[in-house]
Amino acid sequence: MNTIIVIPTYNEADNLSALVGELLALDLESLQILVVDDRSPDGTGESADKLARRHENKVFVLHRQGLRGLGRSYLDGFRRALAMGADVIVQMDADFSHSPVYLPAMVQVLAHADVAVGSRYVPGGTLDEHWGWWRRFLSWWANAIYTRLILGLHVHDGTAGFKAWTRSALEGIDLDAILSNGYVFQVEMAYVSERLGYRIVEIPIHFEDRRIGRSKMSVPVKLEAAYRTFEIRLRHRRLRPRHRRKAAIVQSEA
Ligand SMILES: Nc1nc2c(ncn2[C@@H]2O[C@H](COP(=O)(O)OP(=O)(O)O)[C@@H](O)[C@H]2O)c(=O)[nH]1
Ligand SMILES: [Mg+2]
Repeated sequence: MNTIIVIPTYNEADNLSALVGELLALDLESLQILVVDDRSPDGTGESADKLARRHENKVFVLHRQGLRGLGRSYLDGFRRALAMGADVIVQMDADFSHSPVYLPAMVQVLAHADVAVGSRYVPGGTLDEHWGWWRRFLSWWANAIYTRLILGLHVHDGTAGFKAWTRSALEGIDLDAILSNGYVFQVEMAYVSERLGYRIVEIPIHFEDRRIGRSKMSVPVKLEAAYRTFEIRLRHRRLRPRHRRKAAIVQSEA
């Protein structure tokens, strides 16, 4: 089984090689890593190229051009991973907030699920103890109140960016119809997955704040999350399991 881990990066030069080292050390059968870099000014793209040369056929780099963004990076990365023949597609941050130690369990769960979510808000899941009450409150409110009320999400961590998808789950989603670009991208993908009737299993994780580098969470990204949530509902609320896309269509476009 071919697992491809998609890692979007923007100024993660000081995190990337350590993360790649930890991932490659995992006991996971035929694992590959696809770094999706948005022309980071700190040289992340070059350091990813170096890693790709050192770990041939293990590490790959997609250098994005044009408008940058987490959502666009993931969509490009997912399409590439599918074209590379992935059976399982993992998405995770580059800053160690998503620890590689959870990966084997997340991949294993896909034997009886469509999507695995590394979740902070199920029993056993925890947040960095350094998070202040305001940040905790915002994250809880976005999850427990905002997305639940507007979208009716069932998943407990709707903003989670740590996920593993089966190939058929990702192929079943019309990626061209996903419009979010900031972290609300995670919410849109969770909503579409629930509308399509995917079986989603949450695995508790400890979410540790980044030790190195800076967060790219910005005011525009937060504003996008606020207004997009309604748009996401309007756009996708009619989706049903019968609207899952057939694999062949996706492959011919990839
Ligand atoms: N390719 C790409 N990656 C991004 C962009 N913004 C953030 N990232 C990556 O997405 C992940 C999460 O971003 P981060 O700044 O840690 O967000 P936070 O954890 O919410 O503070 C990290 O791996 C970032 O490098 C972007 O515009 N393009
Ligand atoms: Mg982070």
